[in-house]
Amino acid sequence: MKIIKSFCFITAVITLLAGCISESYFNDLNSRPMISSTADVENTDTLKIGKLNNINKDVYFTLPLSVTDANANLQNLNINVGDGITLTDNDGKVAATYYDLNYSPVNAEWFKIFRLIPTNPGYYTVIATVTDKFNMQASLSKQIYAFDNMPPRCVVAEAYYTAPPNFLYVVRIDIRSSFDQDEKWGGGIAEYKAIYHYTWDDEAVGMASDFDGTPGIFECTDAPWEPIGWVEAWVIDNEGAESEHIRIDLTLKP
Ligand SMILES: [Ca+2]
Ligand SMILES: [Ca+2]
Repeated sequence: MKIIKSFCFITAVITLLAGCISESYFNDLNSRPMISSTADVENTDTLKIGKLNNINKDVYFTLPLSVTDANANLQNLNINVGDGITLTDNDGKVAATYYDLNYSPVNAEWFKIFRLIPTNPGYYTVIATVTDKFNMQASLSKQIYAFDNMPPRCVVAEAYYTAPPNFLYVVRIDIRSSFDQDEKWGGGIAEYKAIYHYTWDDEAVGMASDFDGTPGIFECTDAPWEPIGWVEAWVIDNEGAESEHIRIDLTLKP
């Protein structure tokens, strides 16, 4: 019995030592592969795909992938794109997500430009993993955000009423500083809107827009009675989305 126990102990020690030696030996001989992506376009992690679920296939993320292995033993590349996104070649044709790299000279370095085409708005994570012949791996994770439209923001630069020379007050607001959050993707302000709510009987009256021919400036020249009401202002972008409606309390301009 004692002999059997000793034998088991010795076997365990040998196995452990062999494991350490082989891992060390293995690391000396083999180096981990490397993977990288060079961003070649601005804001490559955010994309406007439009309201119609990306019918325009020219709208995509660019994903260049470069893999290398110092000792030329690349085995494969696997790209996990998840649901809701299509991986294509740089010409737009559907691409494989798995690549066998185990042949010369590809086993030393490999490069390819992909496109990522989301079909719906949302956040996506794409993970590319390269593996070498000794199962050493390197991964690259890319997080991207696709949106259909961002609403505009209404900004009030000026809001006041003037003391009347007669019984007519003048209420004026300036919301020309309003902007669309996705201007750099083709968004823009299509309409400036304002309503003057006066306090006499809580009635609302429209305000003359495009005062002086300038969109974004409103004036109500016949604000009746007490002009100490308030103005409701908002803007609409070129895709029909409205900003929040802002309540503007008026102050008397000296
Ligand atoms: Ca290697
Ligand atoms: Ca917009």
